[in-house]
Amino acid sequence: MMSSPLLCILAFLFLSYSRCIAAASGNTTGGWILVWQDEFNDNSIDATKWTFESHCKPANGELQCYTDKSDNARVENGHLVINVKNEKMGNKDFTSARLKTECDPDGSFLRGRFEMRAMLPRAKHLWPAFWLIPEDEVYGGWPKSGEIDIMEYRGQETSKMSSALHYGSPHAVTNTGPMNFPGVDFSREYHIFALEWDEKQMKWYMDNKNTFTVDMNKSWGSIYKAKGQPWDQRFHIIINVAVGGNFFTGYPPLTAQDIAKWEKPTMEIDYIRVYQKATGNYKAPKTGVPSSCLLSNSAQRMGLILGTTIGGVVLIVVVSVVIFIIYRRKRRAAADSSSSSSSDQMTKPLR
Ligand SMILES: [Ca+2]
Repeated sequence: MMSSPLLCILAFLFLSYSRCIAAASGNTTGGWILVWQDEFNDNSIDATKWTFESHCKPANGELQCYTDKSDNARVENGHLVINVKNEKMGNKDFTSARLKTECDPDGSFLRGRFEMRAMLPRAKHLWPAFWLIPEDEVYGGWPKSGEIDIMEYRGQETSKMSSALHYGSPHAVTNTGPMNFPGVDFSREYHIFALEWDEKQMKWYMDNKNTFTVDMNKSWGSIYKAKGQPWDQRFHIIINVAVGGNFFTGYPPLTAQDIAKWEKPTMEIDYIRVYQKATGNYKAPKTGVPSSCLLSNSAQRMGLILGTTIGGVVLIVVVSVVIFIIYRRKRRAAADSSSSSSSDQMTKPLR
């Protein structure tokens, strides 16, 4: 048995080491291991992690088209900036961006700590969100397979935000409603929005203060066969800024005067990080990425076209070279055989 002073020294060293590791990983609570991150420190959006959803068919009665243009989403000074613009596209008056990790083979997660440090818009009827959507719709289409909203916010209420779960059939919601944070202005300061999700609970945090807790281990509706469903599957991350829509039901509609007064129609994201624990049930089979991922943004489309073109040219060159080599060999063989036959003739003794 070790003497107690030695135990004390070892315990002190172990605790200091643990704190050191936690501090180095930017983590505050025990046991979380960083498994995925984007610090947005490169010159451009990392296409291996993020896929743009570009379309003019928004849900929820929203007013924007989503694009993959740098006007709407770009990396700037170590941050991802999503910028809403008041410009015509299709039959919409606004453009914005919505990005997802669905096409990253490592970008979907069963449980974990999901964390975003961001500054939000200051503009009436803008609706930024940091949320999770099921990778595979194991329990059916939305909302049966679930939706986890880590942060939603209205651009005219800069000290409020909300969190929610959507699930079931008929559609059920468990949510906070707008939570007020006196003294906070989400549009002027960076704050950390986080969800910790394990088999027992989901716990939401704002700047590491617990704002909302939901028990997982219960029935979430008659369409599910076991407790904890649909929260037992992989989910991927979505970040976007929408304009208007039914998130603003009961609010006066957006006017041209409101748009003229928009102070900051942008969301700046410093980082997004995902942590899991070494122990605990964080395992789920990977099911690959959907084939739609290959054609989901113009950069990837260009890459595909370029790759196909280069591949085609290389194939034509290789086939041509092979045909040329075979042709030359045949010609050489024919020439050799004709010269040998003529030399045979020359050496043939006269009868
Ligand atoms: Ca950053």
